[in-house]
Amino acid sequence: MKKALLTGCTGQDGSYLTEFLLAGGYEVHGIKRRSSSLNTDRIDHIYRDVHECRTPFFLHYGDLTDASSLATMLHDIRPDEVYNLGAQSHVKVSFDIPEYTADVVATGTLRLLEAVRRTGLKCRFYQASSSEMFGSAAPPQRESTPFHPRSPYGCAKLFGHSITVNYRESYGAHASSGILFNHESPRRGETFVTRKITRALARIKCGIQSKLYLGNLEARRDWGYAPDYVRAMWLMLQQDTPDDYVVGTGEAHTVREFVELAFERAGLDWKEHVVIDPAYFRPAEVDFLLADCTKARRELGWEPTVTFRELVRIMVDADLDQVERQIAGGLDELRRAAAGVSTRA
Ligand code: NAP
Ligand code: G4F
Repeated sequence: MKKALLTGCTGQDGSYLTEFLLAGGYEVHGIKRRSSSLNTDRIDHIYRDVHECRTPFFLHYGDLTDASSLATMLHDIRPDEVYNLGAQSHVKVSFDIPEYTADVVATGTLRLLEAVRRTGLKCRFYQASSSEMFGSAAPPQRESTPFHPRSPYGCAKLFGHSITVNYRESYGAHASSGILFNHESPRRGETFVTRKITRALARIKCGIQSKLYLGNLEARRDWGYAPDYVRAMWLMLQQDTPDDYVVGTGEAHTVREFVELAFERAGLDWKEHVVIDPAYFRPAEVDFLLADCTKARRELGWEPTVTFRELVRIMVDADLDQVERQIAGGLDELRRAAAGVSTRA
């Protein structure tokens, strides 16, 4: 049985990749950060199976800022494949905490690569690079497009990408870098624009919120569906030769278009609810990201399966469903409390 080690397993991509690898017969080891509150919502359903179905999934405390924890895990687990998905992944936040972002995203990648090298493992390595590295480069962006990052996050990702290439060239590491364009899902973090929109409109529809505060509606992104993208990560590590690949849909839309489609799906008029708030504008914006993923299609046989319109529908429906269930759960709780029965300890 192959073993995989993931950083960022509690995140959006980490949760889908864990499911994908387990379904493919892997033993999966995930690194999670110590947190004062629970941070395993996205993988709790998998963890429940560990006891009931003996699913080979193991969680370990660790951190990309802590080299010794990374070295210990690599030494003890001896994985066949390492996926480095851990990151302070929010672009706007990276302007507020640039040093921490660089520590986790840039130096963290170096720590992990160096731990692999020093352990002498012959494992394959995946680096979660980002289209943010292209920044202001003219679209469409492909592997040969010169990088011009526009945020501390983009700069840190560019270091992580470059050092991955460097370890491949210097030490012969089987290290590949996926330059992934934006990908979303119902598990997307609540402060990224797509999820912020779908979560807010579900709350608006159910009458528990009235306004949605947004920044730049004119930015264009190439948005795909996250489960498709974790398949691309795995495909990269199955190639004989490590390489870099751009992964995206080849179609770009503005934030405004996402808002319009999402509100239309929920049967609401977005103009009655959306308010532009300068607080959400960035010191430097990335205006237009559009992937040319010819190489990934040709060499990996990778194709996206979900269109932009379908993605919006999936996310809107999931958030509407979640808010409705929360409200129903709250009403049940109220009814039980009124009857003198409480589910809370
Ligand atoms: P995400 O949902 O924000 O997940 C990030 C993960 O990194 C979480 O598990 C988080 O843990 C973990 N993490 C944060 N700081 C860490 C640290 N110091 N040490 C170890 N782990 C840490 O991000 P995502 O959307 O799944 O993206 C996965 C990766 O792909 C990231 O590297 C991101 O930068 C990159 N990427 C994403 C996209 C996209 O559109 N989604 C596109 C290109 C590249 P907690 O759960 O405890 O916070
Ligand atoms: O959803 P976003 O925050 O994603 P962004 O900045 O494109 O970064 C995401 O994709 C990258 C790949 O290209 C990843 F590497 C990165 O980790 C992350 O997953 O913002 C998208 C666009 C931006 O132009 C932003 O200015 O939406 C615009 N926007 C407008 N109003 C907003 C808002 N973004 C956020 N987060 N919140 C707003 O209120």
